[in-house]
Amino acid sequence: PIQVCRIRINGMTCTSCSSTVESALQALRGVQSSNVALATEEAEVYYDPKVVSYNQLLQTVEDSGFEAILIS
Ligand code: 9UX
Repeated sequence: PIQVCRIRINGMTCTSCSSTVESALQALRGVQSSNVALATEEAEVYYDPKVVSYNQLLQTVEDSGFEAILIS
């Protein structure tokens, strides 16, 4: 089943920043969709935990150049 999680992202200052993170998350196998909001500094990710882990989602955000913090 698809699961949803939220990630707090520090360091995004423009919509290009948030688009970069969103694209990186969506490029992952196992991610169905993601929405990264600049205003709230949060990502909402729908993913299949059998294919991609929560830690991989956090790592992808970090690899995009931002700080990722677990919310839920
Ligand atoms: Mo625009 Mo966001 O240069 O880092 S992409 S501020």
